[in-house]
Amino acid sequence: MTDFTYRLAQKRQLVTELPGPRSLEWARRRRAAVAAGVGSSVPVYAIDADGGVIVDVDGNSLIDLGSGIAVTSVGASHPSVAAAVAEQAAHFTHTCFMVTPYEGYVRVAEALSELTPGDHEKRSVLFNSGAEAVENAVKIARLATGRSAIVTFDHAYHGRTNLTMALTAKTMPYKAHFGPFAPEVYRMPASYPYRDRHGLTGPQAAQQVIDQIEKQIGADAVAAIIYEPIQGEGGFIVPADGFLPTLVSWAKDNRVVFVADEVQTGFARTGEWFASTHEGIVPDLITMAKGIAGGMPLAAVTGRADLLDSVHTGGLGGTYGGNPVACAAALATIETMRQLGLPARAREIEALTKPRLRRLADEIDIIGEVRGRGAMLAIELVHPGTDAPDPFTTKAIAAQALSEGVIALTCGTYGNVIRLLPPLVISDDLLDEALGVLETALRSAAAR
Ligand code: PLZ
Repeated sequence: MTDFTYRLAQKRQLVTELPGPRSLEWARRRRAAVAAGVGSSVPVYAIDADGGVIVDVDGNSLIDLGSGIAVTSVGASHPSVAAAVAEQAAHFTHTCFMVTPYEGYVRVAEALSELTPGDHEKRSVLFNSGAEAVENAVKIARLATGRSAIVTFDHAYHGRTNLTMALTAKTMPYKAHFGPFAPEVYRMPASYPYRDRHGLTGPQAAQQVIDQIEKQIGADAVAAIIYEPIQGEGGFIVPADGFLPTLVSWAKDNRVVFVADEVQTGFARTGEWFASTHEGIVPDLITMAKGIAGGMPLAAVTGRADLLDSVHTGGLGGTYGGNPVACAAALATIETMRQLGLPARAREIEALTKPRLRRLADEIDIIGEVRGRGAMLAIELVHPGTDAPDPFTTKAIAAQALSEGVIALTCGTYGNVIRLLPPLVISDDLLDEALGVLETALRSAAAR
């Protein structure tokens, strides 16, 4: 990474127990005002954040290995993003692109055509959240194909709206008691190499899916297949080589729209601008959000011009979609990612982290697998000598890391995965320190 000046001291420093008294006071006020259905994995209240640190209301400085779930790749207050936001807000915060359009929206769409895989003619439409992007990718695929079935997968996560809950695999906490869900959604086996007892190659696993689609749905009823090129909430699952290319080529032969959900994997996170590139696939549609706008809410569907342009004028939109402040933030974020070379920085983070975690995995017997790409890395925890998921130990490790001032998130269908999603602008020293804390937590869990 090129030199980077931070506004806040890049250090881990605890001045109170966690949570401190001020955070506890906010927790009390929160209980009386905020719906109980919203959870928070970290019990401290943020007051500032920059680079690789989050500072809380008690003055504790924590190392951030979560980036607000893969969002603040350029940091949570990158000066060029902050300046772009302030500048745009000083002129206009909103006109509604469907009423009075503006340049920022068009510029973001131009940038997305350039950055996404494939050199075919593309179009984009902007939204506010990942779930909204996924919903719209499905709308576009259905209209363009005149078909209704959508193929999704085990371990998939696509959002919390009604249709995206239907696409999401895991019931607790995402779906339980929130149904009935949208119809015409079919779930197929994902490629999960660590847990694939048949040891299928990628193409074999894809063939199994294809057979099932043809037998259970019929290729000519399928509008779209949707897949996360690394399944995120499901456990940072990297599919076996050749799995996605086989599915994509079948989709192409059968005029099925292939949607890559790159909401979590996109924007330099995995060491490429988009994780589809690692798989050697060019999706028909890509959904994006999270890292796109340095923390401002923005999402997009980008893809084949013929698909997006098949929708009648007025068929896509929303009051806030492509908000001008969020677009300004996205343009500054993309420019920053280019200037700092953040795809390469994500690969550096992988090189600093993965071998170290793999060495640890050789030493202690609670790590089933270390996997991931770029700065989207994971440790899957199991009961020693088995592949039985150990969510309890996983939670304990994240809790210990937190008590030492390191924010590490968990994920996974079985809740047994520690995931590392540091801001890409984290310094080597801070990353090294955070990994040290995590290693100690893993070792002490293994010794219990
Ligand atoms: N698609 C691949 O990862 C969001 C969700 C956290 P929204 N993932 C984090 C939670 O518990 O709500 C996500 C994703 C993929 C879609 C989404 C949805 O994006 O911006 O949260 O709607």
